[in-house]
Amino acid sequence: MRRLSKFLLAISMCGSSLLAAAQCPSRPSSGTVVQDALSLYSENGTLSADFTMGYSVDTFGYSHYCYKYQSTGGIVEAPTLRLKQGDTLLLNVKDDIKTTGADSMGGMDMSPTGTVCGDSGTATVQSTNVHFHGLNVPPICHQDDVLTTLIQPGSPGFQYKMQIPTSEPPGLYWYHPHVHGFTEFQVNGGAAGALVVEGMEKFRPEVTDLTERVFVLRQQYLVPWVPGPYQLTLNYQVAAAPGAPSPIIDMKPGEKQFWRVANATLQDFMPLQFWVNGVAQPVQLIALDGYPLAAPRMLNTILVPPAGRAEFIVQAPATGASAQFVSMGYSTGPTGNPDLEQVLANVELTGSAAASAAPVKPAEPAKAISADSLKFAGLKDATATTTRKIYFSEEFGGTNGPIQFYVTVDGQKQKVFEANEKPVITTKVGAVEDWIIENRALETHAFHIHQIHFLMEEVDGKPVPNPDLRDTIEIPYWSGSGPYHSVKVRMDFRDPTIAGTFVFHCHILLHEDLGMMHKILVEP
Ligand SMILES: [Cu+2]
Repeated sequence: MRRLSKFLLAISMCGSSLLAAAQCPSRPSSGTVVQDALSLYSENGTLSADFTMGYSVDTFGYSHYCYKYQSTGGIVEAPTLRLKQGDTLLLNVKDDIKTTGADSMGGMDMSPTGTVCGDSGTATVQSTNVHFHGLNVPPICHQDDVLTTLIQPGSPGFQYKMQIPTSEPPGLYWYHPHVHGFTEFQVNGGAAGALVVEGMEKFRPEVTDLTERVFVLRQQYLVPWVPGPYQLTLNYQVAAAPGAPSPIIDMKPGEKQFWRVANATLQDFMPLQFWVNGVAQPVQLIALDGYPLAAPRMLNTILVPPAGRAEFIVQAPATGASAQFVSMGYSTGPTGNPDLEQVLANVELTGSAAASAAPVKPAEPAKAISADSLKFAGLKDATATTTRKIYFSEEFGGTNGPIQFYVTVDGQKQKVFEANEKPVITTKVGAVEDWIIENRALETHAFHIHQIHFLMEEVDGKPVPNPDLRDTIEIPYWSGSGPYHSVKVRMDFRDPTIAGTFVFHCHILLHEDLGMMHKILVEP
């Protein structure tokens, strides 16, 4: 549910003055051929890039936040970062968010005291930082720390420097801002991009030589803090059929393509389908959340929660047929928002391949490398050292706004996240834990934990047929009677490089911003 909190109300009162110079690049028109973002590749083991976070309001009134990159062809938005296992990412981020009136609404007391990483000061709607969603890297300053890292406008900038682990699963990850209280605004405005750890073809040779596409699905509200209609976008092109022409994906008749799709929406649970003549076709699922599947899987529908990723092979029909990429409707429960069916793109059958599509490089060996060399291998057979229960809940009519969103360790008091809170869970490097995550709210939530993937074990107490490794998973709503829905997952804290304090939260970004998040400490 989207409801105004005191904080959001404060911002909405000065929302009309949130105007700025046109700082973000213009986005593609409706009904045009979808282009992939510019890809930046590592060279000699390093990918170095400079991003500037900008802000502007488009001619339709939508707020845009943007990761700007100066390419040889001009300024582009949110390039795809492509690295190999073991490569170093050097990302310099400068904050150039200029909003008139944002200062007058005041900063929010959400920034932690004590350790400061980057710039000091109070977190405001103009502050930013970067989270590397899914990467199994350290939660420390200059790497994937979101708790103490602030980049403030006008400062010289901040450098992220991290090594992609040599055992990092190859696949699709993504980056986005994660300043507590302001994540929704910036991601809503489009500040999100793809990150690919190369090498999928070594683990899933099915994708070898296929044309590869990277599709980032985003969502935008006209005014992000006011409930109302929203638009989905596909690589920044609005998908609002029948109100506007659909984006166009070019394929050759009969061509197989490898689609890597990130759900970078604020809140949309997306049951993705590929239709031919209006009928959902089986697609070959290759990877979820950046982790290659143990075996490919044929599916008519792939449910991708907000922040999840799905990588799959689709086949275009023969000449004369029509094909569409569709997100089906999804019920998020009595207090949730309906996620509506939406055509994301029409497939245009054309003799020439899409110019922007980069070919997947051929695999060196013809057969798949065993996933035993990847992080979290063998987790299924490990012995759990602890079992915990965590639950999502909502409370109406509280003191901090009309609705409160909680994620709680069973047995502890329900409370919203505070920047200076103590971790609600403390564990140690080496621990393997089973977590039962339950939803006691009348609304579906999306569980995400930073720094690690987790192994799916059970849904509603029954073993899952496919124990996939995930970093984000939907927990369906409670209907109001009967048992709560739950998932049981296995958390792997064996890797000493992820020691430190990080967070788990709901990835419906408004819920996260309103405190449906807590800290976990993994002691070295
Ligand atoms: Cu939620």
